[in-house]
Amino acid sequence: MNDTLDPRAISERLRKHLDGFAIEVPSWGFANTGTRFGKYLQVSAAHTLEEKFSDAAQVQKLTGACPSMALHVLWDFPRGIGDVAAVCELGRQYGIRPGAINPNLFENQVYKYGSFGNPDADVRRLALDHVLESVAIARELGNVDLSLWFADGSNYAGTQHIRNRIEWFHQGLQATHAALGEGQRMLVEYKPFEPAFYHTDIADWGMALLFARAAGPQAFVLVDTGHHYQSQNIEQILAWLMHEKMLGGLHFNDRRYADDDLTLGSVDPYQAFRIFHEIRLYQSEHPAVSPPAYVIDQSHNLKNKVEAMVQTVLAAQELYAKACLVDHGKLTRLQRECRLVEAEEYLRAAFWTDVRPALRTWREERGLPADPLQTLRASGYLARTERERGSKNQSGASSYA
Ligand code: LRH
Ligand code: MN
Repeated sequence: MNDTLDPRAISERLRKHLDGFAIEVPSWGFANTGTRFGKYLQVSAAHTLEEKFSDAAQVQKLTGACPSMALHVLWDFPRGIGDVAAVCELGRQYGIRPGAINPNLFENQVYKYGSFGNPDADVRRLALDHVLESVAIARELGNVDLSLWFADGSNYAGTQHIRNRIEWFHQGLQATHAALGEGQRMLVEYKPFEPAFYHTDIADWGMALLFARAAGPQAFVLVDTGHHYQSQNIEQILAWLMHEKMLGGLHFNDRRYADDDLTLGSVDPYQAFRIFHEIRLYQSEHPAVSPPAYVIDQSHNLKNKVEAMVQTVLAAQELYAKACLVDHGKLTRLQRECRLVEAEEYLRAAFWTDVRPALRTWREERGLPADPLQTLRASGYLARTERERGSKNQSGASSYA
C-alpha cells in the first residue's frame, strides 16, 4: 500500500491529520519524581508552576502539538481555587492553556484506608470536598475535564468490605457529577494495582464504566496505557469503550513490567500504533463523535524532563500519523472477506511506513524546527534552566512531583 505512496503523497495525506492532532503534557512530568527507591534530582527540573508553564511552552514551541498542560490540584494549586487567576495569567503569558484538572486523593495521611472508599465517613467527606473544589477550579478554567484517579484499595484479604466501598464510591462519584458545569466532563481512571496490592476499588475498565455510567451522562472512562495486566489487549478495551460511547480520554506512556510510566513508544511502539489505529477506525465510522482527550502521563526519573517530553510528543505524532495512513474502507473489506494475511500486511505496512520526512515537512511549513530535539539542544534552554533553577532543586522531598 504505502510503499507505493511517495513522500509528497504521504505529506498530502497527513497534513490535515497532523493539524488536528494535539496531546496534553502533564505538569508533573517536568518536576523531580522518583520511585520508592529514591528520587534522582535534576537541577533543571521545574520547581514552580511558572517553570512548568515555561517548560510546556518550550515543548509547544518546538513541536506545535501540545497547546495545553494537565494540572494536579495539590501540586499546582497549593491555595486551591485561590490560585486560578494566577494560573490563567501564567497560561496567557506562556501561551499554554490550563488543561485537565486532577485532584490529589493520595499522599495525604488521612487517605491511608482510602478516600471515596474509606470506611470513615468524615474522610469520605474530606475527599469529596477536595474533589468539589477541583470541579470548581475546572469550571473556572472553562469547564475543562475533571480527571479522577483513586489510589483506594487494600493490601490483605479480609481487611476491607469491598461491596460497601462500591456503594461509597457511587455516592462520591454521583455527588461529583451533580456539581459539574454545562458540558463539563469527569473522567474515571482505572488501575489494577499500586499502591494497593490486594484489591483496588477501580481496578479495570468494567468497574470504571459502571461507576461512570451510574454517575451520569457527563462521566466517561480514562484509559492509562500503563494500567493493565501483562498481555491485556488494550485496543480491544478501547473498542468496547468507544462502542459504548464511554471513552473520554487516554493517558499515554509505555511499560514493560507494571505502571513504569516510561516514554511513549520506548518499549512497544506497535502497541501505541494499534491504539491510535483503533481510535482512528472508530472516528472514520463516527465522524460526529469528538475524539478522546490525549494526555501524556509519564515520570521522567532519569532522562532530562524537557528532552523526554519533546521526544514523547514527536513519538505520539509519528505513531498517530502512521495510523492515519490506513485506508479504513480497504482494510474493512479485507477483514470482511477474511483475507487475513493481506489485512494484517496492509496494517503492518502503515506501521512500517517512515513518516518522519512528512513530519519534517509539516513542521517546516509551519515555521517549526525540522528536528525539534536537535534545536532544543542547540537552544541553550536546558543550560539556562540549569543555571537559573540550580539553587532551588537540592531538597529531596516525597517520591512524586
Ligand atoms: C496514577 C496516575 C494518575 C495520576 C498519577 C500522576 O498512576 O496514572 O493518572 O494522577 O499517575
Ligand atoms: Mn494516569
